[in-house]
Amino acid sequence: MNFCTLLSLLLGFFSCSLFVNNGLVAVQALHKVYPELQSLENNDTEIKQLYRTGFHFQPHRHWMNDPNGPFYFKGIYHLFYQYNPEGAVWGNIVWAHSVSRDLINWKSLKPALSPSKPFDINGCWSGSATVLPGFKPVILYTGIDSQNRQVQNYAIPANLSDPLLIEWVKPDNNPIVEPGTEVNASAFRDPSTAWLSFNGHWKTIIGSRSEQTGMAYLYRSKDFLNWTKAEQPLHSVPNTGMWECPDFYPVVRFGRFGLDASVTGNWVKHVLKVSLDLTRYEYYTVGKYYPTTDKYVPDNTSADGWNGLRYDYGNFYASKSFYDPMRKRRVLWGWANESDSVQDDVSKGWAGIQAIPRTVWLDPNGKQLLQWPIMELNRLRWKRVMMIHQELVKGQNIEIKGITAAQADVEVIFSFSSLDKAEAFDPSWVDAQAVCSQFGSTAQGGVGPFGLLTLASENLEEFTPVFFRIFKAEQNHVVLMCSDARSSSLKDGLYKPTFAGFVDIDLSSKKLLLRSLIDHSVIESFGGGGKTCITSRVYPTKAVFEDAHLHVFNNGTETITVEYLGAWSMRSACVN
Ligand SMILES: *[C@@H]1O[C@H](CO)[C@@H](O)[C@H](O)[C@H]1NC(C)=O
Ligand SMILES: *[C@@H]1O[C@H](CO)[C@@H](O)[C@H](O)[C@H]1NC(C)=O
Ligand SMILES: *[C@@H]1O[C@H](CO)[C@@H](O)[C@H](O)[C@H]1NC(C)=O
Ligand SMILES: *[C@@H]1O[C@H](CO)[C@@H](O)[C@H](O)[C@H]1NC(C)=O
Ligand SMILES: *[C@@H]1O[C@H](CO)[C@@H](O)[C@H](O)[C@H]1NC(C)=O
Ligand SMILES: *[C@@H]1O[C@H](CO)[C@@H](O)[C@H](O)[C@H]1NC(C)=O
Ligand SMILES: *[C@H]1O[C@@H](CO)[C@H](O)[C@@H](O)[C@@H]1NC(C)=O
Repeated sequence: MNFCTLLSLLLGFFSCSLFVNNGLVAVQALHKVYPELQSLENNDTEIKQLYRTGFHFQPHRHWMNDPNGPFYFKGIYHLFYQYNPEGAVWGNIVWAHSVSRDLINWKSLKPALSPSKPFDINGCWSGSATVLPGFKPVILYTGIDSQNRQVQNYAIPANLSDPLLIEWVKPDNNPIVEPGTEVNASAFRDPSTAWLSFNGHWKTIIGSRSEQTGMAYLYRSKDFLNWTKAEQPLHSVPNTGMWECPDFYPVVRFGRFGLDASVTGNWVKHVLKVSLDLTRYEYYTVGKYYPTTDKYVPDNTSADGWNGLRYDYGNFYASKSFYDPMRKRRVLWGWANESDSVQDDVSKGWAGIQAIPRTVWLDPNGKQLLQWPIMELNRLRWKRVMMIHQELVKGQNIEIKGITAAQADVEVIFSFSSLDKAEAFDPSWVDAQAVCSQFGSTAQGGVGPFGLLTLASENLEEFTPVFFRIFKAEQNHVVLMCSDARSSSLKDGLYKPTFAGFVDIDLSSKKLLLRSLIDHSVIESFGGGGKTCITSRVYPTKAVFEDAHLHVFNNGTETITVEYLGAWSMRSACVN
């Protein structure tokens, strides 16, 4: 009996087959249309799927983008996602639907929403779920109507007694929100989870733009059906372009537990995240929400624009969080698109994965969020190897043997005895990615670069380094974290960025933590205990399956000690 069969017995309704890991790869901007590729079936079942992931969420085949409407209902987690049922490029978009008991193993159901009515005949685009009092889930989503306008619709379960909520109904009184004359009907989408005000009014926000000002329009309703636009948007920022997938939620000032979207009070702060269509990355601010006036004001510690904080400095977009009442936490989903070509996607027959769901909470410093893979992931950990108190002198590179390095979870605590050798930081270096391109893993330094070489081929023709480098600025030290795809593959025609972010961390303990989840074509890294996260998509040609290797390295003058390293082979999850 394989693991998945066993699991399906344990979980009751799950029946899943274990497919071989596989793949060739690809990507493009959302909403770009490839008429001739819309419904290309990949007939070649023999293609060796080098790049298919073992424990990330992805459909059995074809195109996936945004995660939609995640929620928890009576013991089951629901995830919907933007899906092309007919091919590996964007198009024919429906809301595909999967269910899980642990957010890791998933069973795919039939699509919940497909274009069929005048109010969504040209597309069922992204949206959110809200669980109304009395355990009544409602989906709000953007329909592309018969005049190609973006309108907001709702859908409800056909049968609340069905534990899986398989059937969804789109009532005929849709759409419930139309752009009207003031709002640009081509830039009006992605309604958020609604929250309930002290006065019994529901509120939701919808992404938009006016000229180049990105904004989140606010709508109010007493009954969830009749929505009225507030005079002022909840928030707007000039020169940020179209805001997609706005997400707005409270976080406790101190502690890890999550809150339902409707909670307000002096003991909470709020987070507003938007996805910038122009650059295809997201940023968030931490701030204060005034429920009586419906204004949101970011704290002065949060940059509010292009240089804002990001959940993830790599391939991570259209993210959406939800409150999990079962485990009292806020869980974040995000789409990690491909970095290969459209042709690669067509040949491998699929495109798009979801990053591992993350628990998010406010850093005790109040200035940023912390993120960590949900604890359920640890159940896939299998064989472990450890390294304790290992010194790494300049240029040293040690292989971590004995695990499946192409499908692994690695946690490391690095330490150093002094920061005296840290190189000077130039205050003009505001763009972490540019600094990382300049100082890659091979550019020897003072304190660092040190970190992991993931998905490395035997002779290091291919490797993706995930590493830190510490600089000395006027007042403090600056920690740079990089996930550098430049040497990740010998294959041409791939997007190989040097993703990077700064880590706002207190170094007085002289320690730095790194965790990386490695899964064939994705590396998700969490620096400083979840302060800075970077997801890279990579497509090695040699460092595949058992030919992939993992190393720990130091290329700085200061000796680095691996205080602890735990690396696990990861089992495959049962995914769709
Ligand atoms: C798949 O294979 C079948 C049978 O060989 C063929 O009829 C069909 O056209 C193929 N589909 C595509 C999209 O190539
Ligand atoms: C609703 O679901 C329950 C549980 O699956 C089932 O017994 C019942 O027949 C369903 N009702 C309808 C109208 O389909
Ligand atoms: C409306 O939005 C679309 C899509 O973002 C854009 O192309 C168009 O210029 C906008 N129209 C106006 C009047 O701003
Ligand atoms: C919808 O709500 C608005 C504002 O509360 C109200 O003026 C209007 O009469 C309502 N429309 C309907 C059809 O109930
Ligand atoms: C930021 O806001 C806090 C109060 O919230 C205030 O004490 C502080 O002076 C402000 N800092 C700046 C630079 O404006
Ligand atoms: C360390 O730097 C040297 C010299 O630039 C380089 O040859 C080597 O590959 C680097 N080591 C790693 C692990 O990047
Ligand atoms: C993911 O793919 C890369 C490479 O094609 C693009 O540069 C990104 O813009 C794209 N990201 C999104 C969110 O579409």
